[in-house]
Amino acid sequence: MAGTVKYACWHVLGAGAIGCLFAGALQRAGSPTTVLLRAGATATGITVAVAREGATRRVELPVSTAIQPGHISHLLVTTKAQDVCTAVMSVGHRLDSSSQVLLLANGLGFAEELRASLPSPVYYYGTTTEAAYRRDPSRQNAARREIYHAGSGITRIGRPGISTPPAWFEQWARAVQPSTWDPAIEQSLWLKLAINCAINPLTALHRCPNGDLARPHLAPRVANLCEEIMQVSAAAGYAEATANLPARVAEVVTATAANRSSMLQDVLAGRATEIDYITGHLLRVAVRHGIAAPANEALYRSIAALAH
Ligand code: KPL
Repeated sequence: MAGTVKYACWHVLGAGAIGCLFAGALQRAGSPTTVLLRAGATATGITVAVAREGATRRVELPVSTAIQPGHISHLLVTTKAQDVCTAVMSVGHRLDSSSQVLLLANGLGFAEELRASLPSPVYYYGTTTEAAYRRDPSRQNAARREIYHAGSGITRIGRPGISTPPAWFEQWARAVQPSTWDPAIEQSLWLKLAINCAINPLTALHRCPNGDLARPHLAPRVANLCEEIMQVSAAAGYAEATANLPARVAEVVTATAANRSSMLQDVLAGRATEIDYITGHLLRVAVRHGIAAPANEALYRSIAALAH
């Protein structure tokens, strides 16, 4: 007789498009998954409707608020970079040294802040190229999320220095396809940061779709940014990851030509941007290594000024 499969129970912080997409996938694949909403939320459950190529799949997910008690064994964090620390700290009383926390936010730098405040959980890091966005524009109904799954991508997960995936990864990879265990996750996260530094702030500043970065008025600026990013990367030990940065950026610009970058979407919606954890992180590393990055610095200042 086949043994009973024990599924990992996931809690998800960050009920945006990627959080809902992955929460729905985990729940459908058999992992009991709960969405954590901020204190004061009154919904008792949410319906996630994921549309893809004309078909819509609905999944019901239970919700709970961070302040409720109960141990969290597996936590997926898909908030904005600047919210990671506060969000995870809000469930700090529910985490211990057996808790597995997967950080899947854009940018870098938040994990160090978090580990300093909350060292006990086991942290994993991820990056995804799945493309999804919420298309319930008014966002009036807190109990319903309409997600459009705009493009398939790959989800890379790892933990620096660990080549063998943890027990939960097999179930995860069956739910969130394709996912891969990445023994060089630091390199992958840095490459993603480098690509985001070259694309996101410039599109946010010029309020243009990603494809416009290939046009003659912006292409030289992208090339200049890439040059500086590669110098900082080399000094920080990521020369290999960014060896072909201009070509990688060009690929992403072409593949996502019609899309608005996440930073442009934040600017247009009047939300805080992730600039401190994208270009801001690059600049902190540049300072540490005594490297000048004036084009990136100017861009950082322009985007940071939008918030005021
Ligand atoms: O990751 C992205 C983002 O918008 O944050 C890119 C790759 C630039 C796609 O738009």
